[in-house]
Amino acid sequence: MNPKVFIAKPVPREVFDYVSENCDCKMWDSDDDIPKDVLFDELRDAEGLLTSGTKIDSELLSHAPNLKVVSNISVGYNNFDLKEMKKRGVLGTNTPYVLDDTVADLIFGLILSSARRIAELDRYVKQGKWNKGDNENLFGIDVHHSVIGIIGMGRIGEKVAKRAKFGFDMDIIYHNRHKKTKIENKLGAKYVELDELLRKSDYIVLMTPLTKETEHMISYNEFNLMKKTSIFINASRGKTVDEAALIDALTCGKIFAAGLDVFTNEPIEKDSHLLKMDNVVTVPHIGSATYRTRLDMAKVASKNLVQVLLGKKPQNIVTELKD
Ligand code: 8YV
Repeated sequence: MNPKVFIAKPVPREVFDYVSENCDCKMWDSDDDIPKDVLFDELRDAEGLLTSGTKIDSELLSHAPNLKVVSNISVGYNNFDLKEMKKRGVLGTNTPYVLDDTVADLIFGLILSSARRIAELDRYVKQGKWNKGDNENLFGIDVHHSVIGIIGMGRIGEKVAKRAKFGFDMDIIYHNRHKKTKIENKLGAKYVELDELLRKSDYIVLMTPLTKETEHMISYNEFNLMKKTSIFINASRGKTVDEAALIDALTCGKIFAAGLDVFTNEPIEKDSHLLKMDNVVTVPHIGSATYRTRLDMAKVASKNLVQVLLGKKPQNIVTELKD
């Protein structure tokens, strides 16, 4: 009897076929989120769940008594209730490495778009406007030879630092739970305490995982330390920043602009003040959203899932659930 698997979001056909070779597989094939009651019904006898973002908590787990593994199609796994999963012997896996460069590219897209006001001035031209002469009110700020402060020097943070160094001649400072000597030697990055990073950076890139410790780690006090000419970039998770404090900082001119891929609530509220400000570039959590990368992520996630159900050790068990 093949293990039963449920795939809670659409995945490419080749990924579905791969899982089906080894498992009795069903898939939620709509772009709309699967209703909770439908998901719980499908999980009644499932041994594997392939998903991204689904809240894996005691409520879900109590409806999935046979579940052995949840495989995230994402590198972040803040949707996992790690304590509950560990208690019930449910493994959790993620997809590190395959998306690092793609997310780092997006981060520089946000940096450049915020600094040179590309989204705002695109709208400006499309409204039939044009700058007459040397119109200062269309000026942006330079990226090259500036200071980038990376909060969270993980795999993606390192890729951002590489782009900063070799692409834009930027000085790199970073703050992280642990010092990264190899990155310091390779890229000339310098470890600093958070307050120094906030005071000295022209571009502040927040790239930490969302945990109890990092939730709202950037709030009013932190924005008060930043340069008025600085730009805040968040491509981690929305809740690593206090969104009310961010809006206050932008509204009161404590920072120049922001580039955001993630939000406290996703989708972001349609009446959010963040959507009303020209100095805020917003994109809908597209950090890893390229054809090749999302396919690679789905392939890695499906392999993690199948490995567990075939009794093998998966490639990417999340740290807290490793033996
Ligand atoms: C995912 C992400 O694609 O990998 C992550 O942690 O945030 C994205 O790259 C997204 O979470 C899928 O919804």
